[in-house]
Amino acid sequence: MNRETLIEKADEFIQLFYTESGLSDEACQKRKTEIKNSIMDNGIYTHTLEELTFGARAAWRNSNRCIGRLFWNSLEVIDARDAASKEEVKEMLLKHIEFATNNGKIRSTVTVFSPRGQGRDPVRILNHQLIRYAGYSQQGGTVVGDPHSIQFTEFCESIGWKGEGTHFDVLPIVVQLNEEEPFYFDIPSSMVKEVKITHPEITGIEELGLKWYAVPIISEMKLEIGGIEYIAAPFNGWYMETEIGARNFADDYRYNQLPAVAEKMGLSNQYQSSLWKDRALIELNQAVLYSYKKAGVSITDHHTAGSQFALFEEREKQAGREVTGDWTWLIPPVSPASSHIFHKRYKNKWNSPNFFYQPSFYK
Ligand code: HEM
Ligand code: NRG
Repeated sequence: MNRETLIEKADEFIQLFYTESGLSDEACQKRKTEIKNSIMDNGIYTHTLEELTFGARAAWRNSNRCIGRLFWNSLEVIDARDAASKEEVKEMLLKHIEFATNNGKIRSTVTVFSPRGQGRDPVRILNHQLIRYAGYSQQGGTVVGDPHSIQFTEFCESIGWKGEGTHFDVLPIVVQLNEEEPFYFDIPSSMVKEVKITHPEITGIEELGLKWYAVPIISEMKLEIGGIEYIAAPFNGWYMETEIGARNFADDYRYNQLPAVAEKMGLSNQYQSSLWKDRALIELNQAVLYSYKKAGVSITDHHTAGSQFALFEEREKQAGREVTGDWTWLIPPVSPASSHIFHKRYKNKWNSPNFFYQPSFYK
């Protein structure tokens, strides 16, 4: 990014921060000048902790695909911009997992590492999520574990990691410092909270041996604030049950469990028109909600999440801001038309700050 563009983006962000924080115009101009000078001299500027915190929260607020945005202003921001060595980066990542998990009472958290500077990346996390299950492609085309992870698992193996070969091997965390050779480490299993899936009535569901981890921590996206690119900024909230029950367990290219669930329910899958898939889906989603609640792990259902999103829309309107959104992602995959979101349209405009995809190291 050239200096003019960076100054423009910084100005825009600083204006937003000072306006929303009710700070004086004078202070705002002063800060803009300071930043401009820093960019002219060094090609970069440094956010204050207040700017960073506001910026990360605004990035969540602007995440068009997220139904969970009502709580944007309570995002916890951990400043890890100083972490430079392997040990320091590892410590901050494990700290994130522990702090966010909070023994099940999940805290929405982002950990912000040192940003891209002069086109160089001081810290890159190669994982899609900090906690994720490995996937192994077997001869004959079957897969053990999560098919979504096959490529990354092969990459982990290529740098010396070896999993046990179960359906639920937690992958190591792989980090690259200063664009050097990546290194990996295992997360102590005592830090990985998991939930065994059972159903309040259908006892057969427990026999499927399913479980899932408590906290989704997306670690491959870039957080952009005022032109500064935080290429390592893992963030998490809690799950909505459909993510696990209607996608991770149900998609035929993921754990593909609907036929097995239907069998446990005693449903015939002879005719599609019996809606056996829909019935299996509902019970699987019910099982996910029931199990997470029983384990004391934060989770929401798609109806509650939809109502909370409606409240978010109301509050944004009151604040004089337009809610942008990606309808195709916002509608829940189960009973979408039961949500108000289905019956509306959203402008899919990407405001800044925001979270963005970035090229993967291993794909
Ligand atoms: C996407 C729910 C917290 C940023 C999503 C999706 C759901 C969701 C259901 C769609 C995922 C999919 O279809 O794969 C929630 C819930 C939260 C929460 C229930 C509870 C607090 C957060 C937080 C952040 C965030 C804390 C960032 C600080 C995003 C982003 C996406 C997303 C960037 C799009 C991911 C992508 O494009 O792959 N969220 N979210 N969410 N959420 Fe949230
Ligand atoms: N569907 C993915 C996770 C995507 C993000 N979802 C959240 N994010 N709930 C999955 O693992 O199923 N969050 O920050 O809470």
